[in-house]
Amino acid sequence: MNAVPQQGANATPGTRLASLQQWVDEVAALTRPDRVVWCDGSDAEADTLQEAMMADGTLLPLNQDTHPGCVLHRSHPDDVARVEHLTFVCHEKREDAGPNNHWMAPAEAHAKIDALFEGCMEGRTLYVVPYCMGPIDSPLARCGVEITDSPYVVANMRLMTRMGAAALARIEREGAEGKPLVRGLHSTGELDPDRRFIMHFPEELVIKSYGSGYGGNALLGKKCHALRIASHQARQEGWLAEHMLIVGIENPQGEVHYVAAAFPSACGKTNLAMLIPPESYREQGWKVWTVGDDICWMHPGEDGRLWAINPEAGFFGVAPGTSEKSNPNALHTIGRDTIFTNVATTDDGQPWWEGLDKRVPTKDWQGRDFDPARGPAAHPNSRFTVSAKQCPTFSSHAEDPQGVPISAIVFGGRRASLVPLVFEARDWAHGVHVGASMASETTAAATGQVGVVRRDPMAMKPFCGYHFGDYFTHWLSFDRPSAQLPKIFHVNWFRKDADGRFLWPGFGENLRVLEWIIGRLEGTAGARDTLIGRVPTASDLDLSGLGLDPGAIEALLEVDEAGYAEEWRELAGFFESLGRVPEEILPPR
Ligand code: GTP
Ligand code: SPV
Ligand code: MN
Repeated sequence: MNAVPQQGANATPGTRLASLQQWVDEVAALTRPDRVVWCDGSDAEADTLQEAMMADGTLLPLNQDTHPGCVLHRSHPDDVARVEHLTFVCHEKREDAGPNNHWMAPAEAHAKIDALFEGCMEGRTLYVVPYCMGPIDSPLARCGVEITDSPYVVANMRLMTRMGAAALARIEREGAEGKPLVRGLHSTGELDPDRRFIMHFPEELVIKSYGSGYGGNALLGKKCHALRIASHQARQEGWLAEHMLIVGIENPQGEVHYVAAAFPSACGKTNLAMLIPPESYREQGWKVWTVGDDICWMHPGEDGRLWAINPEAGFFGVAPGTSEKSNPNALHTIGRDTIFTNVATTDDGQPWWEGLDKRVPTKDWQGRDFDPARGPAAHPNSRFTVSAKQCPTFSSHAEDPQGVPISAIVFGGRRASLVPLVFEARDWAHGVHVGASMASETTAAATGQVGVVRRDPMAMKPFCGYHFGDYFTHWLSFDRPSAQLPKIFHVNWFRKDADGRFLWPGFGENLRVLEWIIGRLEGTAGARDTLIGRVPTASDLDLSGLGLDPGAIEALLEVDEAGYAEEWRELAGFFESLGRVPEEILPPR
C-alpha cells in the first residue's frame, strides 16, 4: 500500500483502509473543517494539543508545584452532565429500542442530526481518533473511530481509551478481515441545549453526537460505544456489556476473588473499585486490586466462568466527596497528569471540591469569585480524567488479554429506606430478578431532578441499547448446564436514619460486606433465608471496632415484609409497562 489519500493542504496522513478513509472524507465534505488531523496518540501530539488549548483558554493552568501536569477545563454552564432526554437509540423497529429508550426512526434521526452537522466544522479542525476499548491485544476488545472537532475530547479519549497508532493498526488489520468497526461522529456545535442530540444506530454500529462537549455525551468510546452499542452486539454474540466496576479482593491467604458491581451513576463504583481496607483488615493481609471503575465486558470462557475486561484505560471519576478519608487511592491517582473538569480552585491554583478538605476555595466552577449563596463551589458532577496506570492499586491482571474470572456480581443502589445492607440471591434467575428490580435515587450525573427514586435495572436504565425485556432474557440465557456462574448479591450503602444520616459508614468499611460475600462463595459465612434472599445476621458480619449502635445494625439487616410487598406491587407495574419481561423474574405476588 503506498498511495495514502490526503485531505487538503493541512492534512496529516489517513488510512489504507478504504472504507474508513471514505467515511472520513464523507464526514469532512459534510462538516467542512479547515483541517483534518489523524491522531496518533503520541506524547508530542498531546503536548501540541495541550499548548493550543492553553493558548485559547479551553484549558487553564493549575498549581504545577502541587499538581504537576494537571489542567482545568470549565465546560459551558449548560453542558455539565449526560442528557438522557436528548439521547436516542434508533433501531429500525421501535419495539427493539424498548420503552426504556427514546427512539426515532433511523432515517429521520440521520436527517435531523446531519442537518446540524452541515458545515459545523468551518474554522475548526476535524480530529480522527482511532481507539481500542480493552487491552490492545485482547480478543475481547473492540475498536472504534471517533471523529470530533473538540481537542478536549481528543485529550480525554487519549486517557480513557487505547488511542492512536496501535488502535489504527488493529482497525486496519480487522478491516481487511471484514470485521465491523464502530463509527462515532461528534461536534460540540454551538453548545446550544436546543440543538443537542446523542444518537445511536445499533444496527449500523454508528453514533452521532451534536451540541455537547461533556463526558458521556462526547467521549463516544465510553457510554455510547462501550454500553449502548456494545450491549446490542453482546446480545447478538452471547456476552454482556455492563455498567460495572471490576475489583479484585485478596484475602489473607493470598487468594484473589474478582467482583463486578453495578451501581447507578454517582453511586459508588469508583470508590469501591479503589477501596482501601480498614486498618485491622490491612494488618490481617487483605488487599484490594482495581481493574475498572465504570464498565465491564464479560464473556463466558471455555471453563464456563465469566471472564471480564475493563474496556477503558482511564477513570472519568466524580470529584466531590473524594478525600484523603473517603478515597485516598483516587486522591493519589489524580495528583499529577489529570484533567479536572468543573472543579473549584483555591487562591494558589489548586483544584478543590466539596468534601475534599476544610479550605475555602476562591473561584467556583464557573471561574466566578466563590459565593456560597450561589451553591457549591465545584459542580456536583465535576470530574477528573486520569490514566488508570496512575492508580496505586491498579491490578497487574487488568491488562490480561483473557480478562479476569468473575466470582460474584453485586448490584446496588442509593436507597434511604427499605433495602438492607446486603443480601444474596438464591440462584442465577433470582439474581437476574434482583438486578432487574434495582431502583436508586437520581444523582447529578445526568441533568434533571436529583434525589428521586427511579427504577434502574442493573444500573443500565440510561445505557441499555435495546429493549429491557430482551435484555433480561439475555441475562437468563447464561444459565446453561456447563456454566460456572458468579453468585449474585445486592448491597445498599445508603440507608439513612430518621434524621437523614447514613446508617452505614461506607467507603473502606464496605470491605466488611465484601468479606461476607466472599465467605458465602467459600461456604464459610452464615445467612438466614428471607423472602428477598439470604441476609446475614449481625454475627455473620465482622462489625468489630465500628461502634455502630445495635439499633442501626438491626435496621441495616432487617427485611421489611410489608415494605417489600409495596415495592413489588410497584415493580410489577414497572415490568408490565416494559413488556416482554420473562416470567422467571417477575416479583412474587
Ligand atoms: P459514575 O462515574 O457516575 O458512574 O459514578 P460512580 O458509581 O463511580 O460513583 P463514585 O464512586 O464516584 O461515588 C459517587 C459519590 O458517592 C461520591 O460523592 C462518593 O463520595 C459517594 N460514595 C461512594 N461510596 C460511598 C459509600 O460507601 N457511602 C456513602 N455514604 N457515600 C459513598
Ligand atoms: C456516568 O454518568 O455513569 C458516568 C459519567 O460515568 S459519563 O461519562 O458522563 O457517563
Ligand atoms: Mn458511570
